[in-house]
Amino acid sequence: MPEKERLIEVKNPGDGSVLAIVPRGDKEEIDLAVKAAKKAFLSNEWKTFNPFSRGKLLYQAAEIIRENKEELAKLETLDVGKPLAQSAVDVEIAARYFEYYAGVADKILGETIPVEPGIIDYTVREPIGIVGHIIPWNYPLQIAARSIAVSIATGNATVLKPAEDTPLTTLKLVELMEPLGLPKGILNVVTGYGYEAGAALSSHPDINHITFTGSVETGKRVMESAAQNVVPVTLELGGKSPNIVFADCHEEQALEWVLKSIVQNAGQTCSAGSRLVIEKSIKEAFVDKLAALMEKLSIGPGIDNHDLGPVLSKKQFERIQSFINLAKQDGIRIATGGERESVEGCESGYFLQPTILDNVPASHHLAQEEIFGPVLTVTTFETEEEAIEIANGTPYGLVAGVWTENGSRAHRVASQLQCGQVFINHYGAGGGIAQPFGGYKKSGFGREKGLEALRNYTQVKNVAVKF
Ligand code: TXE
Repeated sequence: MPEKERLIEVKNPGDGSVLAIVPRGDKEEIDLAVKAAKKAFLSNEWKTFNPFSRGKLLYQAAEIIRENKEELAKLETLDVGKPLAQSAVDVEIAARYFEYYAGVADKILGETIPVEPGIIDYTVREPIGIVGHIIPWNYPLQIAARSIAVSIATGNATVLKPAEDTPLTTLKLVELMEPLGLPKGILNVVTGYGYEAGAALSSHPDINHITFTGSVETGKRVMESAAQNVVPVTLELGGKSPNIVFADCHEEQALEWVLKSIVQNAGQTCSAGSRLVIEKSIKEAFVDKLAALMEKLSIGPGIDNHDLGPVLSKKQFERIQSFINLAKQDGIRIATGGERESVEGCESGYFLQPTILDNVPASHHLAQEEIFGPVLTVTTFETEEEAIEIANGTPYGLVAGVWTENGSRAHRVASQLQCGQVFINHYGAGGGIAQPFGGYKKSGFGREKGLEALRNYTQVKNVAVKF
């Protein structure tokens, strides 16, 4: 292949300019990275790198991230488009993942099992081996950090494949970690397209686990290729998460978080609160207030720290627009937004107005499919049962918010929701690092974050001793 074609231009979604040019790795580079990872994983140097030292190294990584927080935040904003303040939060969360798993590294415990007299039976949690991580473009730094940190804490070797659109902070993070003294080959990155480098990674016979975050369609492909090698996968896929708002909610707080959960990162968040499922009696007033709040948001380049930055790319922009066009075509009321925002000096930027699609029937395509933009659908209910049915009535099951001042109802509803995480009277409480995160139904399986993630990165060995 000619040299020119083996490169990828990384673009700024705010103005379309080229930010960087990175290698277009494919099967060959993936193979080299997996070989390096395998050699490092089996080396004595890594085997004797004790858990305490792994933890210490992860603490140092957190420190280095904080020392470079301005640069990392700026890179993330230029690459993804999100407001600088949101990138700064991402950087802090990345540092926190390293701290969290630093503390875990020497506490990965086995058990003793009372089987019968004369036998001691115990388990050890061993690293799973070579872990492949396929990272999406919406939270590249956070997602790379959470998978690198847990992978090192548990003693694995890692090969990362960042999204082709947004590889910059992953590359920077790995570069920053280089002086920390990880054995060569324990942490590897290959930049490249999904259909080349990503596919090569997920089908590589020497990979022992795949962690994938992305779309359902690609997730299925990753699972299929991993199945050929009988390799387990953790899939964190899309969502169509509801905020279920009852008439007895604390209105001001509900408004604040319904808004935040759909405009953060311009709605390009797997856990975005993209459906407002609201009690009919308060719907009109609530939607009016929400629309007024949305209209006050500033839209512009992330680097100038507006409330809303551009969406990632032409492809994403057109995808979101096609959903809005469908709403127009089907006569759905657009309570606010629905248009491209023209931003002076950034005519090539992918800016979209935050949008509310009102009175969307629960079964409509718009209320069923992930739009992945700042677009909220509104559906009403009259009873608690109906609210639960609507909330559960999509193929996804990632997150839900429940808004009510009635404590019994809040827990009753939470217990019936088919999703991996429920927030009551908040959306995102707890910061996310220590809380298991993942989906029911088509939102995937396996859990990232917290102690639950250790299951993906370790395998259990049982040893029985007769004495
Ligand atoms: O995702 P892909 P895309 C959803 C969201 C978005 C849609 C499309 O709805 O609009 O997906 O986005 C790599 N084998 N989410 O096309 O394709 C790819 O290089 C192995 C939700 O960007 O899933 C990138 O690194 N890997 C989501 C990663 O997969 C492959 C975040 C994600 O890309 C591959 C992102 C292949 N054949 C999108 N093809 C979330 N859950 O947060 C691509 N990739």
